[in-house]
Amino acid sequence: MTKSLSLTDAKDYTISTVEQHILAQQQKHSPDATGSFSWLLSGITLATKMTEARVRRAGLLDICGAAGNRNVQGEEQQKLDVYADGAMVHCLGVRENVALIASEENEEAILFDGRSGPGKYVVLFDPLDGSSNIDVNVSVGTIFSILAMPLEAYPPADPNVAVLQPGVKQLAAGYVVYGSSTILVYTTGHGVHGFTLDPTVGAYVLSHENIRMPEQGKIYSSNDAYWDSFPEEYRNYLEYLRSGRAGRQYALRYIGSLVADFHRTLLKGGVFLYPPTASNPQGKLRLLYEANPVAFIAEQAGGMATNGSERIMEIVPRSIHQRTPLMIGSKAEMNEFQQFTRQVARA
Ligand code: AFP
Repeated sequence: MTKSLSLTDAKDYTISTVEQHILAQQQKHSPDATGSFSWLLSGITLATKMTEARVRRAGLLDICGAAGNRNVQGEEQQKLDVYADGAMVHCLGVRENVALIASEENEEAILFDGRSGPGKYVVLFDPLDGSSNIDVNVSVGTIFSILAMPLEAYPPADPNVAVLQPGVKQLAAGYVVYGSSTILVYTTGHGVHGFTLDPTVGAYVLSHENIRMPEQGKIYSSNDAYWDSFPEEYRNYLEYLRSGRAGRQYALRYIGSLVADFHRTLLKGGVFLYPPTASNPQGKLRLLYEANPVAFIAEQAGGMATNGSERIMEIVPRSIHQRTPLMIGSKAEMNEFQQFTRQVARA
């Protein structure tokens, strides 16, 4: 005898995971797709789940604090930086379609060799953004950007050169915030979608479909301690937001993890600024694996991102760990910001 499910029963089993969502997007927008791209993304989701498991037990395991070495940027590596990087390298390394990776924690790009054929994809990532916050239970995250491997000359004579592609070439980008819950946000150029990790089933479940950044917000986000060394036009713009002249009362929120500050900006609108400063005249954030992926997501959600004079995604990178100033947010705030910088350009 066959038993049919009632509608209520069926609802109980309805779940849309990130893997299902990616496959459905592929079928809709690239009907000839082989599933190879979905396989790559599942490597990233697995690595982030491994990292999230460690982050959640951070006070219990011996994984807080510094690892005792410095990364290529001269920054102190945290033990969790090292773990999160290893998880990504491992999960991507076992996927035949990944040709090259580059991360904040490794000086050079890594070419996966010993393959039967050339891999199709390049993956750039910051394995644990905001890691200096981990010991004080503040949100951290993982950011990634996916590009096509230029196959003309495979294997490339210099793997570093193959990763130097502007952000407009990104095939996909995303991030995970290990916050009060764990959320993964991604785009493949067809909108921005968010998935919350359901720890009871171990899956990222669709929770925020087709995210749109509000056209205008009420929050600005920048490290006020550097005020004196911000260029004058940035100070003028921030004064404008603070003074109420923008027509609304702004609040300041600054977490110090780009991934968390950006996630709030994506959902609530407003603007995040990391301008040039005296100690970081080229900005602090990394173009390839921090600014580009969040810029792609911001634009897909209706927002904008600039380095002060150029659209972030059009900057042609010269080195894999290149830094950039980053101003990113809602259309209204970004247009106003550009009026302040244009005044300087005209003077
Ligand atoms: P850490 O990974 O060393 O914590 O740096 C985080 C970060 O790169 C980025 O996530 C923040 O937006 C930015 O630095 C904060 O920098 P300041 O401490 O200079 O404000």
